[in-house]
Amino acid sequence: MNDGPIYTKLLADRARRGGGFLLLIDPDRVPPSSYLPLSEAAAECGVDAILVGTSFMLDRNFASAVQEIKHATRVPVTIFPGSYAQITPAADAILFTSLISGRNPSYLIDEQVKGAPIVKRCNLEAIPTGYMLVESGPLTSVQFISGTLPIPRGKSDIACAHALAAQYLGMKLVYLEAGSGAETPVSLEMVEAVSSYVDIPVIVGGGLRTPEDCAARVRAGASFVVVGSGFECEPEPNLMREFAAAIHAKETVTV
Ligand code: 1GP
Repeated sequence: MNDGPIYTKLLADRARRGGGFLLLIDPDRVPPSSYLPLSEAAAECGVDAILVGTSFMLDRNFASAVQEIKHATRVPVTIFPGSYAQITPAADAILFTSLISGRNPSYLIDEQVKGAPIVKRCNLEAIPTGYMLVESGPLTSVQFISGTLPIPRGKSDIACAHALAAQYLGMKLVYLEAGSGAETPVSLEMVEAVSSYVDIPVIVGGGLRTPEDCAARVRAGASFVVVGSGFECEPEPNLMREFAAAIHAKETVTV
């Protein structure tokens, strides 16, 4: 499968800037009145892509949320779905994830089989992604909903083996996920171990609360970091700019 335009753009952003900044908007938690200011701030601050996704979809207007965000910004919008029911043509691409750290067939393959024909019909760029949950303190929503055990946070060898399996299966990204609002983000040691063990880019997310949290993960080898909860209530462009500067380490040095 050839690389699509969004994946290619993300790799180019990452190469140019040192690390890529992915902003997660969860329509169950972000009020619709914030879509526009958040999306505008994302463009202004140099966010590399906006991810839209949620574990529950309590908000039934997921497709309209994606559409509104897409209309409000030139930043690429990528669905990061909690279920195949969140696939909509309004986005540019989809992280086509398989929860490879778990042993629940629903999230390993069943959701994907149901979703694949919809992705094709919607003409979305699918970016195959090995999604791995990492222990991060109290049970997170994604652990509870998926009914899967996370990888123990001190067991980088287990994370490395899963990530390499993802690479050999042809996946283009590996996502180390501590869970939204995680008490403890994925450790630097695990980020470093996985990033140096595989050839595919590594995304790290969950519980990254400060620009320095993100910068440290990029220094440890992460290609992309995801921040969601930090911007749920207020877009706060100044804070978003600080995150961007920390993540886009190369660009900051050359400015
Ligand atoms: C969750 O990794 C993302 O999928 C973002 O986590 O909300 O904790 O930033 P936060």
